[in-house]
Amino acid sequence: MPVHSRHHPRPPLADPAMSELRIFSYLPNPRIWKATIAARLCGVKVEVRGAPANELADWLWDFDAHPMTDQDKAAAADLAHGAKTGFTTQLFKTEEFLEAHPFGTVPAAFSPDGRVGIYESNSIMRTVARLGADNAPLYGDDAYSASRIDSYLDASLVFARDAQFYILALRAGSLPRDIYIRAKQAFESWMSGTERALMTTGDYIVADGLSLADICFVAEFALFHNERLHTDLLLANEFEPILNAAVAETWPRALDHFQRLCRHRAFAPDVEPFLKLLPNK
Ligand SMILES: N[C@@H](CCC(=O)N[C@@H](CS)C(=O)NCC(=O)O)C(=O)O
Repeated sequence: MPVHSRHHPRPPLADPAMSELRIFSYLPNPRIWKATIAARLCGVKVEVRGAPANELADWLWDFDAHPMTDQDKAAAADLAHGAKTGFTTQLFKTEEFLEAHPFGTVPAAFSPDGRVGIYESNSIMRTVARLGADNAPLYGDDAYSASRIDSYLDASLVFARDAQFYILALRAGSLPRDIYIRAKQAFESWMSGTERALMTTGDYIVADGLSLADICFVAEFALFHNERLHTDLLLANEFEPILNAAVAETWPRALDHFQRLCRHRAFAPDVEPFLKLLPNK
């Protein structure tokens, strides 16, 4: 399998009509559900490529992402980069990948010809909503409502960043106190804002219809359930799990919203199998 570089231009898509957006990621990744849930709601074709996180060190990170043999890896030694967030081994990223994705992260989305890279899962989801805008108004219907949705997505990214450090620390088996405290504060602030928004608007986070804000909320809240894989570590270090019984009492509307949307036909195919694999508490 050739490694694409400046000297080996990437081949055109075999069938450009196949998908309107390609996403490369470790799997499962609740952050890519933002795009796949939006795609179900507004009829956009999305292609997802990837593998479990521990296998992505053996993949070529490229528009044409694919698993590499040891021989491919030896030939691609010049593409090896030290990982920054969430990976511990070196990763093989092509020049084109880094041109399209200057922060070098996954999920990494591409336009069908591979020329436009879209990064940050909220923005990947926005792409889907824009592509399918005629089928479902997931991204507001004027400058004000779209920007109101952006407000929630930005606030969610602030939470998601602290949540990411927390889950990665738990996965690494060592949780510094400051990371726990930051994640707890970020969670409480994000849940309080979500609760307050639902109190004001009724059934959905923004105005009166299902929007990207609700999709983002479900994906980030579900991802935070990864905490449940590490309850023993938390308790051994005298940290109370952040997702505890008090969540339903403190933010009842937010929790109810999450549970209701988990059963929604566009959400269930992603969310239900993921939650089923996690311990209940
Ligand atoms: N906020 C970003 C998170 C992206 C991110 O940080 N991805 C990490 C994995 S969790 C990554 O790709 N790291 C690659 C590296 O460290 O080289 C999103 O929602 O898409």
